[in-house]
Amino acid sequence: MKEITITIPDGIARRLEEHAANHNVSVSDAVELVLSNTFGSFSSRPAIDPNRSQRDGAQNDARLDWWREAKFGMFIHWGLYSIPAGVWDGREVPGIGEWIMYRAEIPVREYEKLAPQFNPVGFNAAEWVGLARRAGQKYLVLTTKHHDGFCLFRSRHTRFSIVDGTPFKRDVVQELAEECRRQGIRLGFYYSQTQDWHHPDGDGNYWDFGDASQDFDAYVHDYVIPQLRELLTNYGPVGLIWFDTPKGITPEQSQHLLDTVREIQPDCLVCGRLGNSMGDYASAGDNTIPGGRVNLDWETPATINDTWGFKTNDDNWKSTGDLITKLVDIASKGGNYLLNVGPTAEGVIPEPSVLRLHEMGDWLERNGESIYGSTAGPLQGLSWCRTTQRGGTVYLHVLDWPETGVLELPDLAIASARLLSDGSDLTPADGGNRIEIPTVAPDPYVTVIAIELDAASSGGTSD
Ligand code: FHN
Repeated sequence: MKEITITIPDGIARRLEEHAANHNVSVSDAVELVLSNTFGSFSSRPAIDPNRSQRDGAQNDARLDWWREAKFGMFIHWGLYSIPAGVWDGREVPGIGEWIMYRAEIPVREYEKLAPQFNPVGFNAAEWVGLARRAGQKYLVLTTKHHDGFCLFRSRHTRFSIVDGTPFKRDVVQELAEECRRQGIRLGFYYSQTQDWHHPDGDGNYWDFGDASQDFDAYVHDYVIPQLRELLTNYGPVGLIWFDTPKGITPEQSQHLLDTVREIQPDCLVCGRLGNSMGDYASAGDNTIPGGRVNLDWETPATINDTWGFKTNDDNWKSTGDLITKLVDIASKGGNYLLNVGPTAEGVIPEPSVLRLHEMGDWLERNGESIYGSTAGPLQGLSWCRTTQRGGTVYLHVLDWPETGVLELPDLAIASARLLSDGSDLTPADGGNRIEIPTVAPDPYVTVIAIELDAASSGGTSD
């Protein structure tokens, strides 16, 4: 690592600090992230923390097949934090919205007062699941319990839940589970197994509980495991459990969680953030896309703006083009994209998210065969395109469309080519090393060309 000192305008420094707080990273990590997005990833840290990686043998596990086919899912961060929405005591609290309790060091007794105010009358399970469907997302992961400890399901082990603690009283997990079954979307449960700022023995709340009285093992055995049993018993088939921030969880504790899942629902997948490299699939860092192909089953969780939980003042929405490019980039490296929405305290998914998800759905309507069920493509490391593959078909996603009317592909021997946007055939030339293309990109976002390779003379690849 080389240390360099540069002078930057105050405004940019402020943006970097905000970005760091929003992503829960140091300012130097934020700078690295921004530079990586410009010049390609060069981070010294692996995009996938080994602790959050895939367990040995899982790559051959057929239980993951539906997830491998799915490629694109909806993450939902929703809870009491959507009421303050980033503002506490009239002060804007920097960072991601769902961390407001921690960042403002809000005492449990104060934070609990949000529950009687939580009455999300705009919540409509059919609309949320319908939006995921419309976006082309095949699974949905809901925060059943985030770090603040508030539960979106009925639990015999706490009254700090939407059912027992709020005027709304409805079990939204139940409603979403029924709706997912009806609309053919797999349902996954996010569950914060280590951090729980509401539980005296959970991890993280130093301002109320200090460290002295912590009995983390008792919290796992007497609270987390019984709640996990409820989630796996009361809502029908569960696609996956999305544990998060494993921190210091021991291998024995991770194993206990895993055994519980396997015992009750053997087909339910477990994400890599279970910790101790025991997950069924690997979890990349938040908003982190590896620099190249990763030979694991893996997923990037990501935000549409900067926050996960709703914040009134976060208008830093990524463009639809950017989101589609990220979907393509991730698929080209063999990963899944779990894209977040943060509904308001009324239970409404913000309009800018809805708009972008509709546009992504429209793009997938035209180009979905290049994403669903695909694996990493043969051409890697090129700035102007990404590739995916399905069977014998290579999908070329052109990020930077040339105006010359021709695409040079010396590493492929092309037998035939077709535009996914309208199904029209393109003409290969020069023994299959180039294709004639329109001078204007046919798709307003990423244009995809499906290529059948010449089996006899199929050339090498630039992997
Ligand atoms: O601390 C959480 C954060 O609030 C959010 O839930 C993300 C989603 O991946 N996970 C943790 C940070 O990595």
